[in-house]
Amino acid sequence: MLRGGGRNTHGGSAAERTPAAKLDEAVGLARAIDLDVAQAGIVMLSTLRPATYLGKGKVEEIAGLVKTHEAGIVVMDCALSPVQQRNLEKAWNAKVVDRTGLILEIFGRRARTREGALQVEHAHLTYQRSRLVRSWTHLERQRGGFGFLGGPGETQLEADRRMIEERLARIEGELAKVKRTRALHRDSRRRVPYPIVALVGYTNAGKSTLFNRMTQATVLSADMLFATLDPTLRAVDLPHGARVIVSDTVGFISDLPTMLVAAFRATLEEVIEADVILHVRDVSHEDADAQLHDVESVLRQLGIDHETGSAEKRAIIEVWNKIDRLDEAERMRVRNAAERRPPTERPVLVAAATGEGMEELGAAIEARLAAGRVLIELELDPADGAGMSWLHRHTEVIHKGLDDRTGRIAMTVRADAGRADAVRARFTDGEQQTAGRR
Ligand SMILES: Nc1nc2c(ncn2[C@@H]2O[C@H](COP(=O)(O)OP(=O)(O)O)[C@@H](O)[C@H]2O)c(=O)[nH]1
Ligand SMILES: [Mg+2]
Repeated sequence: MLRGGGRNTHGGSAAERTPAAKLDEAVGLARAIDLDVAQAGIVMLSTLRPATYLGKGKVEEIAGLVKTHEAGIVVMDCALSPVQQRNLEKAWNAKVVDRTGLILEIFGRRARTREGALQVEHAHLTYQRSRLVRSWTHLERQRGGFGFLGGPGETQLEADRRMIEERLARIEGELAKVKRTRALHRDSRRRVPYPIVALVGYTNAGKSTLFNRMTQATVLSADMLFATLDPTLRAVDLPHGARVIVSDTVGFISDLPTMLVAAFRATLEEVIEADVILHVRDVSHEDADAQLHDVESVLRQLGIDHETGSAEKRAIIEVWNKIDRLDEAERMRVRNAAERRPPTERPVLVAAATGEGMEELGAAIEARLAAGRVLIELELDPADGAGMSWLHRHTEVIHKGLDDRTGRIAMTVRADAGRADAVRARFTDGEQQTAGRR
């Protein structure tokens, strides 16, 4: 759920999330930026200390842990004021990152498009500005009022603040420009001749594990332009030979701070482009139902809705992951629940960690892809080089061969349903063409 400022967007699943589940999520988030988590724990707080957030004893205890593990970073899954952050960094001699800082770091690494990068920078600056304001009032109070820091002109903080405002304004201008040209970018991106399969789901649902499992068997061809550029995009060959691009995405995060919502949406942009969406769910998780609701409501806001979306528009496959963690009875219950769904909405049960169910998943993806794409048989003149290259650019060529009888090239191609008419209009099939000539 995207819950900002403590406001629930639907019935209070926040209360249902246990401290242990929240800790798991925080560890997952830290791993998402490749941090090696030496120790994780829950701290019970009775009162918050303005200077250090934690009480004195806790600060000392953690200082000991930092030393023992030679930790370079302490992640606090809460919102710290700049002063608290600074004081803790001094006490622990380590970098301290709070929840918003951590999430911004993840988004920053994953922003793939210009718009995504701008959105993340915008969120970062907004975050900094809010902290400046806070420390400003803090200092004002502490130092007895205006005039202590700067000369007669503006204070350093005011200057910082103005600089941030200016950069924000510039980014907003650029964002507006990028959005105007977005449609154009989409067109050029769609030239990738393979369908895109995007993985979405909560942090820790197992997206990256599934991504690795799906892609490990595939030997990448050297010309896969993304392979080296972006570790979260990979080509995968499905059992019946169809090639797809699989895309891992930033996971959903519970209690996403409001100012990060736009940045988060930007990281999901490629999902809007996807031909098939795999919604990876941890069915062994105690919050599985609340998480489902959250993810679906965000997908709906992105204009992706499997109730209204027709088959050729977009296909969401629910992937029920971690079934290896269920006991016999639970497995049975989950399997029955899956089988009660209509065939087009039936989830696929897998254990990404063990590889169980991967064949079924591949078959399900192929079935969904085939449902949205049509096979077209056509013929063209061997001299029609322009036509041939058009087909290669706009369709997936399944078969191509010279017809000895007619001396023409017979082709079978697969195209998006929306493009099929254009293909047929340009290349009528053999019989019609002959008929037309008579
Ligand atoms: N038991 C079990 N654990 C899994 C499975 N898939 C993922 N995990 C574990 O769940 C945790 C989160 O997985 P990860 O792929 O990083 O999730 P992501 O945040 O969605 O990318 C890791 O500790 C994985 O080892 C599974 O099928 N079974
Ligand atoms: Mg991941």
